[in-house]
Amino acid sequence: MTSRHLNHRGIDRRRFLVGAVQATGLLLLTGCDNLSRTDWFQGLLGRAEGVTRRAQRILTSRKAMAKEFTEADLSPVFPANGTRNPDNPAYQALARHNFADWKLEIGGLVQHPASFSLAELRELPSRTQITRHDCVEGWSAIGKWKGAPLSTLLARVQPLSSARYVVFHCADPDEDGQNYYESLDFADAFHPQTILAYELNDQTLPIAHGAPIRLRVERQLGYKMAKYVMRIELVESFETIAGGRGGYWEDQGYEWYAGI
Ligand SMILES: Nc1nc2c(c(=O)[nH]1)N[C@H]1C(S)=C(S)[C@@H](COP(=O)(O)O)O[C@H]1N2
Ligand SMILES: [Mo]
Repeated sequence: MTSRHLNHRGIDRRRFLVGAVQATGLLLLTGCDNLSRTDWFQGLLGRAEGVTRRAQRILTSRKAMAKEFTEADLSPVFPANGTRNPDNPAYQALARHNFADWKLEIGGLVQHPASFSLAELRELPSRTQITRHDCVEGWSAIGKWKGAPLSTLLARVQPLSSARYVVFHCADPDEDGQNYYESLDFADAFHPQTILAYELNDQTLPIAHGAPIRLRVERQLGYKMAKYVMRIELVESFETIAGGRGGYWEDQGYEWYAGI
């Protein structure tokens, strides 16, 4: 059994929500669901203006920035959680050469499929951010992340108009052979604080934290922050991928939208 299972085993939905609220001090918002229900209800009442204002507010809130901290706020230790070293021979071979042979593939519903080496990612304009990571297990840590904005890469590959989600395929399988994966909609994918991080606290990203790159999507909970990202796929729907719910933990009942 992997540590992934040991860590999250036994957390039922209610405890998960309580944990999330404790961890963040904020209520979870289920954005899309709220919007469609509000739309429907307001439409019924015939108050179209109210709908527009509410929709606007939700969309505006999706653009808000996560709080950023200072060096003085950095946690003395940033815990590693879930997989700490992928049980995958191909990954281990890449790690032995410091990921010099690793390439990030970006494909699916894009005009120009492309792949990027670690050196190429490091040459792109970078963003550095000091943010708080909130895990549903009830711990938080503040770390400094440096990486390439995902928006830069998406602009390179040119998503087709049918693309709606960005899926992150990871290197670590569980004991059933199911690899970790995650997905974002475009609001989060193009958010300025969404980066593919290759440094933590001014050091090369350690394997325990997702080397060579891990996703940071700062207004979401920890389980959205895919480590060991190998391939990015743009899709219209994630229903045909793995359990069909858009992520490894989502397939086991967690909320797909873990935004705060
Ligand atoms: N590939 C992969 N990504 C993952 C996980 C994992 O097990 N595998 N665990 C998730 C969870 S639950 C959390 S809290 C964070 C932990 O990141 P850290 O190890 O850098 O603290 O990674 C997330 N991304
Ligand atoms: Mo987590």
